Amino acid sequence: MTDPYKSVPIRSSEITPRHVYLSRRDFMKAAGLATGAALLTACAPSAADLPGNTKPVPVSNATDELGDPVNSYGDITSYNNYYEFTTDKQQVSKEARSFTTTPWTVEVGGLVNKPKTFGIEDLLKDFTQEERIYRLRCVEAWSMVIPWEGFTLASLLKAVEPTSDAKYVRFETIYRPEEMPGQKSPFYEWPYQEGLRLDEAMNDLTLLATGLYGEPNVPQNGAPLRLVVPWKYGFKSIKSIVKIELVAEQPATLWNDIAPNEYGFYANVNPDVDHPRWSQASERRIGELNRRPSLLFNGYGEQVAGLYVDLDLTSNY
Ligand SMILES: Nc1nc2c(c(=O)[nH]1)N[C@H]1C(S)=C(S)[C@@H](COP(=O)(O)O)O[C@H]1N2
Ligand SMILES: [Mo]
Repeated sequence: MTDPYKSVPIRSSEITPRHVYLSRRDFMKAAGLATGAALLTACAPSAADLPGNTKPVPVSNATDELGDPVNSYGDITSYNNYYEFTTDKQQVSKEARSFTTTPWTVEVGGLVNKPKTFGIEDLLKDFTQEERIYRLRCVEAWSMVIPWEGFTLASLLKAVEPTSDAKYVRFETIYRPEEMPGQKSPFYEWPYQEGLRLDEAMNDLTLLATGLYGEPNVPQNGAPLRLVVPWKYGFKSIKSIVKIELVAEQPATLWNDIAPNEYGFYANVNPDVDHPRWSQASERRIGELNRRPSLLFNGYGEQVAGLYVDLDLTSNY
């Protein structure tokens, strides 16, 4: 058996399997202590507080490879960016609650030898699921640490066999305005679309996430399937994907179309390149009081700096 964490900067000792989250929760319950939900930042309603949600909230004391603790399940599922629902981060979970995620298919095609439309069940069954703790850094200068489950985008792309003409990967979110009120806004060009260079897409860090904290993805986090590219600003990590296309030219992206001077195609986390309206030098980790310095490539430089040796990171922001 091959080690799934071989080229990932996370030691398997730092991966907390589901039973550990659950046993810690059970421990806290047994000890009569407050559960994670009660420890949340005062302003953020937790998923458990939402009417109709009686599921216990998993708790973890896992950390990422820099020693940063993972954010609570409540924070991760109640402070979100998902413009198809609302631009209010604390209302996304509520607006997205009745979003339908079954049945779900993902069409993978374009410049490939074996185009295929996958049912979400096939993706869960046929591709090796792993857990990886990643930092997510939003371009709005907040960040979280999230224990994702999913499989590498590389494993899916290899299965469809990209041709030698394929140079980029284009992703598309579902278009369903009857369930996604934000898609009625004429200000954005729906559906949400994103893109990666093929070598970025094939990098072992690039994950298609199917869940977090041992639970299947909830709508606000991009259920059932969303991209996670941990060295780039959060907007690259497109949610609720229905289409993946191998293409020859650099694809258009929603944010780059709206404001090319603010949102580049690369969007690598870079403390030295400011957003035109604010600094990118520091960030606010959700749940912490003091800002912390931001890291080049969000701290994943060892794994990805080699992709950009020929690229000027200031003009290619
Ligand atoms: N389809 C879609 N995907 C999206 C977004 C969005 O508005 N629509 N927001 C992006 C942004 S800006 C961020 S920071 C992350 C947030 O992911 P999270 O809510 O799971 O933390 O999702 C990204 N993916
Ligand atoms: Mo973001």
